[in-house]
Parts: sequence; C-alpha cells; structure tokens
Amino acid sequence: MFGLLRIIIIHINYKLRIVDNYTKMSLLPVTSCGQFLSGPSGTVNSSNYPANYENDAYCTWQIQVPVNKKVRLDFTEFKTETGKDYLLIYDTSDYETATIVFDGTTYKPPPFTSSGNVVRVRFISDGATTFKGFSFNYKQVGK
Ligand SMILES: [Ca+2]
Repeated sequence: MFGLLRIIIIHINYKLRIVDNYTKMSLLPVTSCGQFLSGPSGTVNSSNYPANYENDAYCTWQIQVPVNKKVRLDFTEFKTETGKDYLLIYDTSDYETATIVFDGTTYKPPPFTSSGNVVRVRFISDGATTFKGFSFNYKQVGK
C-alpha cells in the first residue's frame, strides 16, 4: 500500500516538474513507456502507432551506440497536437536542456545527429486530444 502511494506521489512530482518546465530534464529514469535501445539501427514509434498515441503520455527512449560512434535520427512521420504534445531530444552532452523541442502537424523534425554516443528522446502529451504521433529511424554513424 505504501509502495503504491509512493509511486503515485512520485508520479505527481514528475507531472509538476513537467508543468514547471517541460524542457528541463531532472534525474528521471525511463518511465511509463519508452525503452533503452542500442545500435546499430532500429525504429522508434510513438505508442499505438500508426493509431493515435495516448493522453498523458510520458515516454523516454534512450539510444546508445559504442563510445566512438554517434546516433543519427531520421524522422519519417510527425503529427502531434500543436502547443500541447511535445517531442524533446536531449543530446549526449546535456540532459538538462532539450536540444530540440518539437510539436505540430505541419513539419517533421530535421535529421538529428548526437554529439556523443547517447541520445534521449522524450514524448509528453497532455490530457486531451491525440494525433498519430511519430516514427523515426536511428542508426549509429561516424568515425
Ligand atoms: Ca494532447
């Protein structure tokens, strides 16, 4: 019982932090959805893709490749609720501030290459209105 209560409190803390500043990454683990992934390549989709993602999503993917390599992301689709549901990309060198924050239905994020061997991608949706979401391919590149 206390365990469950603690989880709920932690969850509320997460939500408050998101509301405070969605671009700030505190020392959070991968949460309700998302995955740890390693190279050399693969595909990441939002929940339920190609059907709509969920409300109140908070998903973190961490993609890691060998130390002397980099991670390249190529988006093939991107549709989220403008101003409400965000994709954030955190580069290796800075897990505090998102390098890219993206939302909307008109454009796809440009290709992204990490500065080091790890990249984190986070998706956060609010409590109403969902879209198809996103799909991107990742691969290890460089050196
Ligand atoms: Ca939404």
